[in-house]
Amino acid sequence: MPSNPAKAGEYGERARCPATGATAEPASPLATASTASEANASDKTGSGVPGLGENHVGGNLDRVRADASGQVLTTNQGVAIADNQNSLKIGLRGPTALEDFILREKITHFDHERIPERVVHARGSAAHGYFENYQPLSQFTRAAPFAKAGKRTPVFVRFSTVAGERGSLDTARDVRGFAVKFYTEEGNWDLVGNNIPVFFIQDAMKFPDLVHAVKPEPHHGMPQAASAHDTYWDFVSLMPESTHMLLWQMSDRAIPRSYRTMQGFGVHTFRLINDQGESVFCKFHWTPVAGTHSLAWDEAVKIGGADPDFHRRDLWEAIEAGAYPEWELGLQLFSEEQAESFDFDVLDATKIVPEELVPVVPVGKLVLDRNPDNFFAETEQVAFCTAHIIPGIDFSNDPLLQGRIHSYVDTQISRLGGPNFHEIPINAPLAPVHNNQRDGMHRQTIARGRVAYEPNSLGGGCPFQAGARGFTSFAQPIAEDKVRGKPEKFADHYSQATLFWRSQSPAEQRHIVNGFCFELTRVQVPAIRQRVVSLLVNVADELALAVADGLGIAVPPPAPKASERDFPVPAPSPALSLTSYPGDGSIKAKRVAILVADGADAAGVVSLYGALLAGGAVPRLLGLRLGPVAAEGRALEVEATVSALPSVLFDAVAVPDGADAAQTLANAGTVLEFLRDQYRHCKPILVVGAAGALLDKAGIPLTLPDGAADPALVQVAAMDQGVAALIDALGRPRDHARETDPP
Ligand code: HDD
Repeated sequence: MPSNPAKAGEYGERARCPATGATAEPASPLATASTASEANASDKTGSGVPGLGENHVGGNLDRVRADASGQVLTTNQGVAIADNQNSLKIGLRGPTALEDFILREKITHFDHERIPERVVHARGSAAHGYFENYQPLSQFTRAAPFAKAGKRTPVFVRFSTVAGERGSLDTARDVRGFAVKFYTEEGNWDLVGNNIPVFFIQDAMKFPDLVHAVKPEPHHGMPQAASAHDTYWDFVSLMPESTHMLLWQMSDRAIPRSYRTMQGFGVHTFRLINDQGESVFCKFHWTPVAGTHSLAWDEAVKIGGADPDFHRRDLWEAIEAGAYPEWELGLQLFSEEQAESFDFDVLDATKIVPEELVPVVPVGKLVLDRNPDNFFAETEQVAFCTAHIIPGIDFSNDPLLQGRIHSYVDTQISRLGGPNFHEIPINAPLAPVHNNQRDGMHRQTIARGRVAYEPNSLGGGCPFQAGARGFTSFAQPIAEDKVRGKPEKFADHYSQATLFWRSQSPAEQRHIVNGFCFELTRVQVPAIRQRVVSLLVNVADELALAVADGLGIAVPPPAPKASERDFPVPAPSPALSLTSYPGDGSIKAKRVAILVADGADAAGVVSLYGALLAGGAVPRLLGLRLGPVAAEGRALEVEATVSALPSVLFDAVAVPDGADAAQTLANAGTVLEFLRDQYRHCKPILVVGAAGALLDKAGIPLTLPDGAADPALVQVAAMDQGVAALIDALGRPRDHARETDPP
């Protein structure tokens, strides 16, 4: 039972174990050694991938993994602890002795076990996986992940909201972070993006202002994880460059169904560089294989109460169940000359490069297949930095990106306690690290020898410069004045906002209007609302009119434009609508509620349950109380009640046949509300036989508002007629044709 095998070797066999005594392996009230290790191991078996001690990241985490199964409790110095219940006292009723080093160590460590949360993106969830390259991209880049067909590079990916604190809810209306750390053999590359391809501001100089405006207002610390307040809208209404981003933020993009069903974007224009030193501009796009799916706002709000960890749980459970989330990486590649010809500036992060101008070429896929072992050690301590790039990739002069290069490294120094955060296992590269940087807080590396400078002769000149093998910045010729200012095309604040608006489906446009109305209704100062609408007048008359109408104000005059120049609005771009990404029709990890009560058709339930499981979905039997319900000669076990797991936590609902069961369910207000929410959130509903009566009782119309058949409402006489239709509807995006107001 070596307590620390690495150390024990230095002192011989006797030092390997704490002295064993009668109480070294206590008889359980807790698990025995073998059951404890099983419990630990089973925690991971769902991932289907490495168990404890195995790691995609090629071993740099193995070194520090700890597993207490079968081990004796010790102090941090490895001293076995005899009694973990009682402090050391002078007499049983006397004071505690200052010498109780065991108590003091335990309390001291506890007192310091929190670190500052991220200044933005504090709330997040992460997973391990890999990036698999389709074809060599050596024509464009020498970056290691793109070198060979089929090459896999380990990754760690963290998703996040922006504004909320570490314990805030997942489903806030917010941008989502999409940060990918590639552990390449040429060093770590962090692609720190968002689920929206544009940003609020053009210059890093404004980032602290933006964040101060959106975070809880400093005098009273409200609101949490919400942009619907005065300081945020005050700021953005005075920053017309944010208009394009505001439309994205008010759209369904800001309330994704899950991390697995949202796009990701590198946002900025980057450079790729090949072996010959030639460069192309590049934009990075992640597209989810499962399609892009969002929540309804009403649903997002209710989920916030029912399960604040909704996205974290979804990601964790999908991976545990083997439904590994996947995205395809696409690149938009364009030359400097092409960039010159665009009506917008590719260095302006408030602009996209429309896919009609430069197509997105798929180059590889991202698969997340393993949950972290420890949230703090991995998800919390991971440090993404835009400065982490590798040979073959380079920055552009985008002034937002330029500021980020500094900010991320800088913030980790206070967040993670010093300049050695790169040594924290989750941040440590797979590539070897050799340099003359030394010391600092929490230094782990034991650098040998007396040489910590370069050039040197005493160390044989090592470590030596890599020359052409190493990172080389693109040699861009620049002959310019040193100025504070912006290039001319940055003054176009509206043409792409109009493009985005015109590219949305009618339902998406409705949701954007609702988003603005909700947020601005929360704003207290009328002049701020007015100013926002004056920005929208420059985007689209009907948008400004609808929002003004919702706010009960007249449409104000347009906000003055920063440039007299007429910036053309391109033809609508289908790629900007979420409807363009329906997904692969899979029902994997989708949650289906099957409502049962005494008298439910057991055979029907069993066949539906089996079919859903076979497709990878997650069926749950819900009822009015826990425990068995009698269902035609067999007992069905209710797993949760409709109040504990309300409708918003499910992607579809099915009510099996059975007259008594239907009667019981129809008499329960919670069940009717459950069905109404499924309906108003445009989710599939299957009712079989007698259960059809519930639709009427819940006031659910059988056809769409325009009289057409509702494809997501499946009413059948027998279960076997409805299973395939439910599964089909579950695999499709929600059809918003059902939306009525009020529902
Ligand atoms: Fe940032 C975190 C994404 C602009 C400064 N940012 C952070 C994270 C993401 C982004 C995904 C969380 C990473 C994680 O999971 O740990 N940020 C973006 C994108 C931007 C952007 C896509 C614009 C295109 N950010 C931006 C600017 C600055 C920062 C302009 C500063 C000048 N961002 C930070 C930060 C954070 C951060 C303060 C907080 C925690 C951290 O870095 O590690 O440095």
